[in-house]
Amino acid sequence: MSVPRDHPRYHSLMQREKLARGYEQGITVIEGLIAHGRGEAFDYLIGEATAEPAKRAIRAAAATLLLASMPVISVNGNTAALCPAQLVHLARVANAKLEVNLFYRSRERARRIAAVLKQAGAEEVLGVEPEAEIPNLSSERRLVAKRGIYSADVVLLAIEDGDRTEALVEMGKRVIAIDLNPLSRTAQRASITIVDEVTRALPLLTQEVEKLRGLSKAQLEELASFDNRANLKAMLRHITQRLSELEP
Ligand code: PTJ
Repeated sequence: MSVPRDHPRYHSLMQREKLARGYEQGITVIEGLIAHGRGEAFDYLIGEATAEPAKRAIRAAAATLLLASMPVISVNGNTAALCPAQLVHLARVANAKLEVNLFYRSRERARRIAAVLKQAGAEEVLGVEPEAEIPNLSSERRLVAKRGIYSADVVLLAIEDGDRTEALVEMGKRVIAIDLNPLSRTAQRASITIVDEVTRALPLLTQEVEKLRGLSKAQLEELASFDNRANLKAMLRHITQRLSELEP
C-alpha cells in the first residue's frame, strides 16, 4: 500500500484504496467509485464523525433488528470492498442473513462478493442465484432470494439508489438505510436512516444490538418507534450549524 500511516487523511485514503482494489478485483463497479466520492463530500459536511441524530437512528435500528423475525443485510459492491468483516459480524450478532444484491448485476460479480463475505467468516450468503423478484422494480436489484430479502421483515442496506428502497417499503418491509446523503431518495424513503459513513456506523450498530439484547419486547418497541423525517431534519440542522460555525 502506498498510503503512509502518518498521513493526516490516512483513513480516507485507505477507504479509496480498498475501493480501487475492489474495482481491480471485479467486486466494485466503477460507478461505485463515483458514489463514494459523493459520500465523501457529505462526510465533510457532517464532520467525519457520527452525529447525534445518527446515534439515535442507530439505537432505533438496533431495536428494530432485535425485534425482527427475519432480518437480512443487503450487500453491494461498495460495502463488500469496504467492510466485509463488519457486515459478517453484524449478521452474526443480529442473527441476520447476508444477501448479495447488485444494481450492476452479473453472476460472476455476485459470486465474487459472496466469496469475499465467506472469506470474512460468513457461513451462508444468499443472492448469487436469485429465484424471486421485487414487484414494481425494473432494475437488476429486483432479483432477490426467496428465503432472503423477498421474505424478510427488516432489510438493512447501505450506499444504495432510491428505487429499491421505495419498492421494499411498498412490500411492507422495514428498511434501515446507511447513507451519508440525508437528501437522497433512499434516506427519505427508508424507515430508519442512519446518516453516517458505513464503516463508522456498522460497528456502532453491532455494539448497540449487543447492548440492547436484554431488553423486553415492550422496551425494544419503544426504542424502535422512530420519526425518520424529524431525524433527517435534525441531521440537516447539524450540517447547517457546522457550516455556519465554519464560515470565515
Ligand atoms: O455494487 P452495485 O452494482 O450494486 O452498485 C452500487 C452503486 C454504489 C454504484 C449504486 O448503489 C449507486 O449508484 O448508488 P448511488 O445512487 O450513487 O447512491 C449512493 C449513496 O450512498 C449516496 O447518497 C452517497 O452519498 C452514499 N454513500 C457513498 N459512500 C458512502 C455512502 N454512505 C455511507 N457510507 C459511505 N462510505
